[in-house]
Amino acid sequence: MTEEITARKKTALSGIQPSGNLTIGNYLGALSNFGSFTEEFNCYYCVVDLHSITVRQVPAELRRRTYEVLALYIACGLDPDKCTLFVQSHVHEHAELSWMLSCFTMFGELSRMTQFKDKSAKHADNINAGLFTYPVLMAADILLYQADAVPIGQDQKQHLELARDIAERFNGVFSPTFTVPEPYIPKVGANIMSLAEPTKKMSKSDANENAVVRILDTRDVIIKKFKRAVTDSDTCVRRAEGKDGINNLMTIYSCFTGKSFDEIEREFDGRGYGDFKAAVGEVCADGLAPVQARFSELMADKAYLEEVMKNGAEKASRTASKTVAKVKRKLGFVTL
Ligand code: ATP
Ligand code: LTN
Repeated sequence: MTEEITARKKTALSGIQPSGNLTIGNYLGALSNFGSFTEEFNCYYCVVDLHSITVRQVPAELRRRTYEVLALYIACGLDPDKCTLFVQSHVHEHAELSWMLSCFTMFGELSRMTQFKDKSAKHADNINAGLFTYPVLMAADILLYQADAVPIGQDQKQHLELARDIAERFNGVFSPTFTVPEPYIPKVGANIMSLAEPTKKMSKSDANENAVVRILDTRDVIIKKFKRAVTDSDTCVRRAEGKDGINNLMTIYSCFTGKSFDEIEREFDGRGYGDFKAAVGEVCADGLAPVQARFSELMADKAYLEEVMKNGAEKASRTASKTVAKVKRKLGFVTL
């Protein structure tokens, strides 16, 4: 009976790269929403280490961050007994399906990806083939598990659309093989901007530490970073076109308090930016404190994290291997 119910549940999947210390952009745009899927969906959340090597990583740091991202998943409320938490490189089918799907992805499609254009500009000395084919690996992550829903931030919408196109193309050439996934992008918080350049997305690999607030920053650092946030020469706290800095701070405040923009405008009516920035820092630090406390406990128990990784990889492999077998059969590969 329970198995029957599980079998009929829809599937959600998402991933985060261990390419830097996670920011409140990752938290508000993605991570903090993952938990809302666990009751209704069969959830798979992976640490996408294969994706992160498209940019040079220091091996020891990559290893440490892989544990950290997994610990953050759990610290944000994801229960390893209720969802599958795993590391992408532990399930070899991701790389395998990625190759097969790359033969159903057009050069022109990949050339249009804005993340590829941005990252090639940023890493002009290392425009490797992996950076170019990155969205195919992401499509493989999603299609391997027949995911129905993919919780992501706004910046990943284009990649998700490509994953849908690849799935539809494959299904059209052969017969229905893959579930065509739907993006889940939060209404507020899907596009948290840099505190230093509020027209640019906040990114965990930003070289300017003042541009990003990290989930694991201390209370003092969080408050200091918000105090330094770039705003405009106006003084009144209200949302308006061109007030990118204030719009961004209001979004962050809204995410942590649940208050609407109108409520925030009323709350800060007649008060200046200084007061508002201090308040944003406080609610952000308060919101992150429980996550930070749980994270420290988890990081002290590597053996537990490894057990979660191992169980997760086993569970994920069971589903992934079925999809790969199906794809190979459809393609005409000899199976023994
Ligand atoms: P990198 O700087 O290494 O490219 P990143 O900070 O963009 O990393 P990812 O690991 O690529 O982070 O993204 C993980 C998830 O966080 C994705 O769903 C992505 O859409 C979301 N995300 C990343 N940055 C933001 C942001 N500034 N606002 C909202 N969501 C974000
Ligand atoms: N490409 C994403 C990370 C990512 C992902 C995924 C997200 C890799 N595989 C599968 C959702 C589903 C990024 O750069 N943020």
